[in-house]
Amino acid sequence: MEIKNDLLLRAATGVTTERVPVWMMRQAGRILPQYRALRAKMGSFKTLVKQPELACEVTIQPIDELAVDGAVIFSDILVISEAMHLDYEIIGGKGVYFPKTVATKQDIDQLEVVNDLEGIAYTIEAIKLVKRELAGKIPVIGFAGCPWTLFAYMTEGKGSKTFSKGRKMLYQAPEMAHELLEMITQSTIFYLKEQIKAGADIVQLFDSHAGMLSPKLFHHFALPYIRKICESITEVPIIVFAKGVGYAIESLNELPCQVLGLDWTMSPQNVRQRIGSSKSLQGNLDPCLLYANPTYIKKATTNMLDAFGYQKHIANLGHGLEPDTPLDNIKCFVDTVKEYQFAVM
Ligand code: 1CP
Repeated sequence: MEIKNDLLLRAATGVTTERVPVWMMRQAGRILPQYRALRAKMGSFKTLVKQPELACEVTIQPIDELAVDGAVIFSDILVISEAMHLDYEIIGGKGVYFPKTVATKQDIDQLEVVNDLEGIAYTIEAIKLVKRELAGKIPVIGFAGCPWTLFAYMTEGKGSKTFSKGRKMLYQAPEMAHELLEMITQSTIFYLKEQIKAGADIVQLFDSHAGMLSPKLFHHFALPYIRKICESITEVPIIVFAKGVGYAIESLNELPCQVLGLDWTMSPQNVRQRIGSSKSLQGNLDPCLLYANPTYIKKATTNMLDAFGYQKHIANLGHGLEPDTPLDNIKCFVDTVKEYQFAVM
């Protein structure tokens, strides 16, 4: 299907755009009163995620409200862990909790590589519905967690400032760790291919906890699996967002992906100096900057656009929106990007 506003796909693949496209991580969800109302009515996050019609509705909400240039599917990176038979719960709409975690080889043997639709069908169905509803208006963004970040949740069983259970396993039982990482990788490749068949026009890989690893461990236990996924997904452009690993930007630049997502600690000019211009970049306003006043937000957003240089750039935040960000400030960010005029070279 032809896409009417394809700015996001053009920027991702290095084709000239007349303005910078914009979307935000966590644009679907708690920032919107519409979402909070729907969740209050339907009960829980998982109820919404598991009903394709509702997941579709939540995916479209920010498109109607904010007029962003991409629709990120309402789901979660933990869907794949559940599909591998390790369940998760969302406590109080905030924290993640796994009733069982992976600690031993026996635990790994209980898990299964995802190679059929059972366990992922609801998200695949939601993508089909979103695709139909958008009717080519803007691209649909699929996503998955990177193997290390999923491994971190599956071993820790909840959010953590250190994910030390997972890191401990990398040192104590590296072969076991590789086995689990490989299972997650194979499951993720299957999952992303199904997302693409259902209509995802571009996919993002989230390595939200990459920054927990030492450079050596990142290069040994995280990057090779990201590479495997990138090598297997050749159908659509890939955005790799690895948070907290700015030191490794040269290594990330070697990945067969089109876009690198930057967190807010990275300077766009510094990144361009180090990796040149072959890849597109995404990011990277500090999500907390959206608590500032609109004049400040406008100025900072304009500075960000200048720093990235207008082409091969997808405007976004340096990580997900904070749930209580004032909606007017979010709109100010999106509108500043969309109204910004620059001369096409
Ligand atoms: O708009 C969007 O971005 C689409 C929806 C989306 C995405 C892309 C959700 C909905 N989750 C995710 C990815 C995700 N989930 C990541 C990667 C991105 C990131 O780093 O933020 C991670 C780490 C998770 C894990 C997760 N799921 C957490 C964090 C746990 C922790 O403490 O480390 C939480 C709170 C969830 C639940 C969740 N997922 C999504 C929403 C809206 C919620 C909150 C539930 C609710 O309040 O309704």
